[in-house]
Amino acid sequence: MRFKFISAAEAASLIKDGDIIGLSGFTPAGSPKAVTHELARMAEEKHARGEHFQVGIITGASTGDSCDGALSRAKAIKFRAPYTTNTDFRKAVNSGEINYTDIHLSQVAQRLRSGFLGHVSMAIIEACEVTDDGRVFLTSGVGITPTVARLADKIVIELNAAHSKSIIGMHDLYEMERPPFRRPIPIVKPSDRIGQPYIQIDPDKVAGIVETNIPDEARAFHDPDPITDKIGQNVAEFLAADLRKGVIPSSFLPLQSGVGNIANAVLSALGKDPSIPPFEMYTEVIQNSVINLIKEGRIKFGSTCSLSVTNDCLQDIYDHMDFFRDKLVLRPSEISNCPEVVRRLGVISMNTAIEADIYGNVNSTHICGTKMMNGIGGSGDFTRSAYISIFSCPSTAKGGCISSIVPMVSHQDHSEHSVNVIITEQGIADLRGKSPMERAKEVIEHCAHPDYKQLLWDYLKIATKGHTSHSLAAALGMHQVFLNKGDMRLTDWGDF
Ligand code: 0RQ
Repeated sequence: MRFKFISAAEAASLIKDGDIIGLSGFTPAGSPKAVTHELARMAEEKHARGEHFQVGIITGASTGDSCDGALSRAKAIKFRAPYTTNTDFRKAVNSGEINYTDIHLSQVAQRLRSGFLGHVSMAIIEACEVTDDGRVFLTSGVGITPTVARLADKIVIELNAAHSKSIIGMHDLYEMERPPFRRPIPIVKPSDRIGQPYIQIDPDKVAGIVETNIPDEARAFHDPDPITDKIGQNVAEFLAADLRKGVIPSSFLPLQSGVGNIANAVLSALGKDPSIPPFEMYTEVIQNSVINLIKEGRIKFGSTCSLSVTNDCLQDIYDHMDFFRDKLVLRPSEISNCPEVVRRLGVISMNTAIEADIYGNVNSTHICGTKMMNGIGGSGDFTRSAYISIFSCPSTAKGGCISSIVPMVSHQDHSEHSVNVIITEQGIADLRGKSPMERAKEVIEHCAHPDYKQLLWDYLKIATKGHTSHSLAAALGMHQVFLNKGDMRLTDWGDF
């Protein structure tokens, strides 16, 4: 082979203080794991010697603990974009240690190409195969890999034997041109292929190949519980009703589904509902429930940016590639999440909210308006352009002390103009075509937990009347009471 093999420590030593690093993968799937771990160790040694050492990290989405966790604990991250789910990273962001830029995932590659995010010094790319002429075959997640590989000064490849080469051929890799040379993205159905199964890199930029054998740092899911089961059933019931009315065509429309426990449970419930015909997915993450439904014939095809599944599930895919090969495609995030394609295909988006307000605005990212949870991820890419946009969440959090339905969201990621439907285990609020006051009645009546219904009705009584009635003094009162007394149920509107 023309490239030299180097250790992860040697690769890390090529990274200098202040460098910006671009990583392959999307969620822990397909993210490099060895070099970032060594980078964290190197940073700790430098810090112990009193040297300054911090880098910028740009990825497709979240990563695993060997990146966001290890580098946060080592205090080695100066700047990070666009999404993470790591607990130690979250603590460092919320204490002001890390500058975090939370970006719509479809826009990261474009912002990199346009220079908005600085210059990428090194791309670290996980691959299952690389050829002397610079063809790189990726693994379980794509993200921004084609773009960072092209823009970076140097490339390090983590050749990871934990991934089967049987995945070769599943990727469809395509990079958009910069305006004004951009052309329509020629995808008219989820299974359309428009690119190549590998990325072509400049072989002269390869600083070395690091051989690894490390599985994806996949997260396990909570088992569905009565609340998530009921949310899933309500989503299925809503879609089945729209199908009966002809609002959704009988052939159905492609679905997008977010990450996390709720999304996993919603898809399981949809798969079990016999009134929903077999469907396709145009989405950014495929979790375990989708793979099970493909095996059962309930999902016909999945277009995604990553296989964010548990390791046993990924091995199952690798072991049965003859079955899965024509049922899955892995795309870069600017294509998997492309609003142009989402609008054309009529994708039905299903994402999870932290909280929603009575008028249909949604907070996906901030706890009590200040503390970052994960980030907006791809939820905005899909919601704004969806044929029908759905947000679901349990009606309460933290043992009932927090209502997920509030008078005004404490941070807004998705506005009333984009959000069509809110679903909790209590029921379904269909907001389409309704005025703000009609929406408020729908949300309180159908989505709020019984412990909070009267409190929300009473809020409307104290609100100053208008197109969208509010009491500016009390709109965030339930949040303030939670912060002061630990339970939103103790809210007394007379105090505001
Ligand atoms: O806390 O972890 O301490 O138990 O938030 O909530 O109910 O387990 O739900 O795992 O589905 O995550 C919105 C965070 C939901 C996720 C969010 C607390 C709750 C729990 C997790 P614990 P659940 P999920 C495509 C789409 C934004 C990005 C996105 C997310 C924890 O779905 O990050 O949509 N979405 N991407 O107790 C205080 C509230 C709360 C609350 C929940 N109102 N107040 N805490 N919690 N509601 C994928 C990608 O982009 C890659």
